[in-house]
Amino acid sequence: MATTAGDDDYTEYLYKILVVGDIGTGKTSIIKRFVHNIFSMHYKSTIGVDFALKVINWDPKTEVRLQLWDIAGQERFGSMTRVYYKEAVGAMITFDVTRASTFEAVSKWKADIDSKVTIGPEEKPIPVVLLANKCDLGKEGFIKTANEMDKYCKDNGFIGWFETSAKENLNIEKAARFLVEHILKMDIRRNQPKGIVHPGEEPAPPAASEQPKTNSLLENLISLSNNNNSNTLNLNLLKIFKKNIDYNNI
Ligand SMILES: Nc1nc2c(ncn2[C@@H]2O[C@H](COP(=O)(O)OP(=O)(O)OP(=O)(O)O)[C@@H](O)[C@H]2O)c(=O)[nH]1
Ligand SMILES: [Mg+2]
Repeated sequence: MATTAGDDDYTEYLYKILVVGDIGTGKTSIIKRFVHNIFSMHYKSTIGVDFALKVINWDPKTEVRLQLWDIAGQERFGSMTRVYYKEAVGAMITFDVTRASTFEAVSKWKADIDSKVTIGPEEKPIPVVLLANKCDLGKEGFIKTANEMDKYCKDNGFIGWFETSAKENLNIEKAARFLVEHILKMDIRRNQPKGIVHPGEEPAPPAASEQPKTNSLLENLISLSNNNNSNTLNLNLLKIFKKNIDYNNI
């Protein structure tokens, strides 16, 4: 999705990016480092989903806004990922280099994404980058060489992989930029300037079978955020709602 802000040459892109991977692999830490440049060793597992917005001044004429969807590791076993994934145009899948089991889960996350979200009428898979996180720690649990990782990415449809550390602030920005570059190059239909509707291209209402089956407020807010252009406002609404859920659960 793109908007033009006054100056005809200036473009703002808004991209919904998923951050998934097994429990405790560092998704929230990666996002916090990327968005606020902070890190804590204190572990507080994400409940359901959390949200963050990162604005990148890509070049003097382009602003890229990333709506980051931090999806709890335990959600792979739940039924909500289809709702969370809607309208995403890119994803990061994380694993923890000290726990081999989290790498084994990577292909499951990839399959989950590929089966639930695609781009454009050709239904292409969304670009996904693989993050080998906690590379500041020893890699006893994980012994793949760089060549093997390259091959793994090629065989499994990842656009690339990075060794990252949220603790040491290593490669997180680089990985995000790599993903954004890829999305920009794809020039997907969703990148239409706001307000321009091409005849016959009005988005069709979702089929009844596509609509969320439950009526929870969170799902409705998510649908609203996916279907409405004022995404920043809706992201804030989602955050407030999410804080209330967390508060009531404690
Ligand atoms: N050493 C080190 N620890 C990290 C790194 N990234 C995250 N951690 C730690 O790993 C633990 C889990 O991190 P989180 O970011 O909460 O993991 P998560 O993937 O969001 O976990 P869920 O929300 O449960 O799915 C925390 O104690 C973090 O401090 C890293 O790069 N290096
Ligand atoms: Mg988390």
